[in-house]
Amino acid sequence: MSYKHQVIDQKWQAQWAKDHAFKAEIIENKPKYYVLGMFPYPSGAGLHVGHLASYTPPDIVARYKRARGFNVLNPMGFDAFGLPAEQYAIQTGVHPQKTTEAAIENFRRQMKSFGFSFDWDREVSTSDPDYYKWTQALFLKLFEGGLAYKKEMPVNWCPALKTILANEEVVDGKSERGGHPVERIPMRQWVLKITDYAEKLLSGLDQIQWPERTKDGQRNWIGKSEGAEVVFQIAGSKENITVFTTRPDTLFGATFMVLAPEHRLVEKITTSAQKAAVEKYIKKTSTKSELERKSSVEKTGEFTGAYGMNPVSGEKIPIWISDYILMDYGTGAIMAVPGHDTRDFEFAQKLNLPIKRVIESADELPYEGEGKLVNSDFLNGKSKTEAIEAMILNLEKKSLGHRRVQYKLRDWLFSRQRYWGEPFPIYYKSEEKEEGSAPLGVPLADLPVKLPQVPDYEPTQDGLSPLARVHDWVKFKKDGQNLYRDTNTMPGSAGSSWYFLRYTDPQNSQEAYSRKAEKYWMPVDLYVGGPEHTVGHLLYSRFWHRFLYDQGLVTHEEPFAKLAHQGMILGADGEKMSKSRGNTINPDEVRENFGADATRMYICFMGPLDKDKPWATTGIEGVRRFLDRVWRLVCNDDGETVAADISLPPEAEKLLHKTIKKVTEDIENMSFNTSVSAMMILVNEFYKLEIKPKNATKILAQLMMPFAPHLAEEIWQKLGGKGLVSLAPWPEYDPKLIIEDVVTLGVQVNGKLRGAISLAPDAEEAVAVSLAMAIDGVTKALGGKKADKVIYKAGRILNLIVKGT
Ligand code: ANZ
Repeated sequence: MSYKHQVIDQKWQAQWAKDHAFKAEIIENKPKYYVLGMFPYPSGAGLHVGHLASYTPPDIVARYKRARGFNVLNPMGFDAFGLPAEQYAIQTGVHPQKTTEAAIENFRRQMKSFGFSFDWDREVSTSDPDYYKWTQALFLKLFEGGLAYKKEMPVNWCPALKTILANEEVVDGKSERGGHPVERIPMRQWVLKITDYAEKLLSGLDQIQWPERTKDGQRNWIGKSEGAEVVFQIAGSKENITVFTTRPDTLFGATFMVLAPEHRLVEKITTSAQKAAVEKYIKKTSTKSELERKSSVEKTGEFTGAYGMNPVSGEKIPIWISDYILMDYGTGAIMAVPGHDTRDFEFAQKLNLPIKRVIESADELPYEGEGKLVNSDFLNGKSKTEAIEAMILNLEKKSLGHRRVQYKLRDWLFSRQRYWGEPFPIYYKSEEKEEGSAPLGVPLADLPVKLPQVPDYEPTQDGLSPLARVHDWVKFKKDGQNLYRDTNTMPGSAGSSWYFLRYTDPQNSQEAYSRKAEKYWMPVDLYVGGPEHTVGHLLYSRFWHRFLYDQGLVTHEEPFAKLAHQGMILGADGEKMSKSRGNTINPDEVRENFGADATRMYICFMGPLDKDKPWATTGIEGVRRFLDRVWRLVCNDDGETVAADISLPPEAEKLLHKTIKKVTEDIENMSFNTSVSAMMILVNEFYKLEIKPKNATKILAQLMMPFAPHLAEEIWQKLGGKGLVSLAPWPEYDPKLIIEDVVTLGVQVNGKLRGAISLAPDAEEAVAVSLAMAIDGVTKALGGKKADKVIYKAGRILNLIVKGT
């Protein structure tokens, strides 16, 4: 017999909604717990199994923490600006808002049908003007704080798509969508100065409980390098070139210099004899993307005809240009040490430049390892660290260099030439914009700057956003003056960089959030989402939050105290789910066939949270069978209650308490699969003993509640539980019933039996020894001494060895 999930699921969802069971409100003296799953992009395709994998675990924790007496905030919303709705609008002319609203409607319905305990009164959507008003307001804070500025940047311009693409949207020099060629062109863009926060973003990682690989991902992305800047005079010129190096100790081994082709001095220093060749080279490299430049195997370059002066040896070394030097790292110029840097070595070999050893070792060049300095004047014999220090001191004295920390992190390109995003709350006094007038912030009272209706969602022919076509929106009058709006829109990552703050006070029409709400609810105690956001959303949010902290607008430095990643759910074939492979699973179908509870529980039962796991229909069938078995402990086919008031046999009683302990600890450790197995073992025991114990099954309903909340409610009600099991306090186990059996162990001294002790079968050696030392016969045999050696095998043998008796 099967329970009727269609009826039971809907019954309890309606009840929770009617009771506002999961509504979160500030209760001053109650401890809070803020749990959050990364909000979804509401795609037209609806919820996929991956969403279930990411929202089920935090919901289990939310439900558990509620039962543990926490005031739980478990909100949900929508990251609603984005490309697919816009692409659809371009193809069909349907306004993205319409598509987005329909998709949100569908997502909400689906999420409710799985029984997630969200406080739906706190729902936010980033494309809602009541929301993006505050995204604009926070942007203005960054702007006023000098952290948002406009800059000419080489951007990925795709002539076919007529748009600028983010680096992630370009693969092998082609657009990810459509595979069209992408060029690098300079264009004025909004940029956020995340680089100002490099050090704080690094040090903040030490305060938070995040997976180590995620922290490392951010550390590598921030990429801190310690080294020095060194100044080289240019022979026969007043100009000089500053290079960044992490190895100032190798300066005596610098045999040439290399500038990025875009370096501002290239034109100035190139001799007339080399001019044509240099120009040709610059033209050739200008179309290459940064990635291509970094990964190109064949080194290429051109000689400028100029020479630099080594600041310590006075040697004259040739200055080259090459595309393996990037303009936006360090100073865009290097001293090349081919003896000890592989890239410089390859370049020197290819172009026949001298190679010099300055680090001693038996290995061939290029040698990048450690060793004593040689051929290096005052550094000879020194170690790398000593030599770096000595060199920096020497350069500092001559004012030809100084210590320098460099980060790989770049400023965050923050504008898009697209329609479906937040307009910038920025205007100009002149139509010429950048050239003619500086950007000015729209006053708070005039926010939001709403997206206008556009006749056409395509970017303009010259790469501007479609907003530029809406002339009566771009041009507006204030106090009789003609003003002109910025026509860029913000990237998708704008609205998601602070949504967790808005959830604390989502209906506030006066501020982004009240300080009171922020102070009470933040930080997010547990954040769950995919590891693919490591150097995107998770870094951007930390940056915004840290900035708000410095402005005194939030209480904590870090927004997400603890982070967990869910693994991917793969198709039954073990491959990533995809339409083209035909291995996708439709959550609605699964729920209709097996019920919301079996789906939720199966998602947890599949394996450890952070691992990728293949879907198996037999697996969900098994979980569903388990739920039916639980149901039959409660009811017969006619719906009559069969569970009885019986006291459990001692073994079953012990197992019940062990199960409470196990499920509790496993949820705390987010080991959900093992908590499900523990419940299965308990139910098997009841079947083996052929008992249907009422009280124990009520407790089982409480343990099941986070995983299978609908069935848990139904059982709880049938067995006379008070109120909702979702709001009932968590069951406690009796510690006395948890203690393992006791074993008796003989104690030997030098192999002779001298007494016996009683202890747990897995007791530690120290426990066993201290018990043994309390026995007279043992201490006497030891002659008042301590054992020189202990042979102990838990539950089997304890032999104390003492020498010379
Ligand atoms: C001399 C040298 C000798 C270097 C040596 C390395 C080894 P990280 O650790 O990644 O920060 N470099 C500096 N600016 C560059 C740019 N714009 N494009 C390409 N390469 C650049 O790397 C720092 C090193 O990368 C610097 O130290 C410089 O080469 C190179 F035995 O200077 B080194």
